[in-house]
Amino acid sequence: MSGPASRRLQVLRGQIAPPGSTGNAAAMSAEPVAAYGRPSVWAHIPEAPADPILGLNEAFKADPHPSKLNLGVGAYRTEDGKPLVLNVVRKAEMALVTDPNSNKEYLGIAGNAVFCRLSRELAFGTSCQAVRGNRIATVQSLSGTGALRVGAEFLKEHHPSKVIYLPQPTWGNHTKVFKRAGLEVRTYRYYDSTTCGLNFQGLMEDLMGAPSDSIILLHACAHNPTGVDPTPDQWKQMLKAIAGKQLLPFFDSAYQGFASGSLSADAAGLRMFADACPQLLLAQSYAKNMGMYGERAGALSVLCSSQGEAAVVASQLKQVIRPMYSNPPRHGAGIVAAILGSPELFREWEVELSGMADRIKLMRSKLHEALRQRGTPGSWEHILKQIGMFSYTGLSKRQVEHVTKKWHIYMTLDGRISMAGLSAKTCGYLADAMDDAVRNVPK
Ligand code: PLA
Repeated sequence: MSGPASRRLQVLRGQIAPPGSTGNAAAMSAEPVAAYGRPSVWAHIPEAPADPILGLNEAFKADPHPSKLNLGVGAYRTEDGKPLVLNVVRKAEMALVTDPNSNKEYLGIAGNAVFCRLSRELAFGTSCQAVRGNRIATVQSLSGTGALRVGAEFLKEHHPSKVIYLPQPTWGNHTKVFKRAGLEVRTYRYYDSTTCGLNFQGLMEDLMGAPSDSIILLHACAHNPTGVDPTPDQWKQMLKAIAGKQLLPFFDSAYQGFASGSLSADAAGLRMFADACPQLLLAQSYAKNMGMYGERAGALSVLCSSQGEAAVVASQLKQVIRPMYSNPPRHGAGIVAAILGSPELFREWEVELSGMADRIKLMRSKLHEALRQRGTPGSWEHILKQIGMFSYTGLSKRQVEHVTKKWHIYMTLDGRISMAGLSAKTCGYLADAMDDAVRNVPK
């Protein structure tokens, strides 16, 4: 190729500057923007508020105070306050990057098939009838959030009801994910602030009152933000109500292994439903239980009535994914598949996972003890009883604002703290701040 065509290609590839430009960035941006003779088309756009959870990271980073503490986002930290990469993840990653047969080709639209199968088995268990009967369609997703969004888009298009019920309260992003996908969001009662426990009666009444076919979002374990989960008996009654009214359960499993330290115990509610419901959805995330936050490794599973139906559903999930992001990233899923697929690495993971869960439990007793020592007014038993990554302290918005302003401790305005962000050293500091807020700032 020569002449104008070759020049055009070179321009496209950035090898030479386009005609009329001098080839340097300053000269290219020198033309004034007012060329259209009217204000920018973006001029009317209002600035959006910072994200109530992830926005805290920015505020924390900008704070120069030496004792500052970030208990906002649910990200595990070591006793030294450092992010943790699990040994088993490092090991699997090293093997992956040094494997001469590995490549950087596109994955299929549904992602890494081995990863999908192992994820399904991890959540539902290998003895699950739907797993054995190949009745579950699974696609790799951009972590838990991506799974929720792809599931929501699928439901919007193919489910008879566009109404989804979320627990009140729930992870703030749930509402946004489902609304953006075009579903109608309603809530069911979940938390009772007087007992700091489950409002089981309210929950059951709301489930029974939901129109049949409605979608019901359930946190598989370690409910975020409350740390309050149903008991096995309550799960059973919820299943009865949900199946009786022909509602569609959509499980969000972002913390398998983090609540109790046991992968199977934390999946018990989901597995009970999978044995009894003809259809359900599951969003899975490896952000927390493998500490792979930024790798965006997750999966969406849709449980179907037959193997044929699962194949059809899988084909439609691909229709959702292809125009959204085409296909998912290889790296994180490759690491997860290596760990789940090797009995030896799997055992190592279980040990490291229960180590993280144990440290969180220890922080609960340390914080509780520190508040008790200070005689902080109120009962703090709920800090011990709640499970998972968070504690829902009961601090009001005003008290949280005080704690952040005076003590430089960052937490969400609903009073949620990430227990995983605490250490033996910082429990006392947090207890001082909470004590001060409870005594001096009216709710
Ligand atoms: N579902 C629930 C219940 C969650 O708490 C989170 C993360 C997700 C899904 C999504 O996780 P993923 O997309 O990273 O897999 N919640 C965090 C982080 C830990 C966040 O808000 O994004 C939180 O601090 O609540």
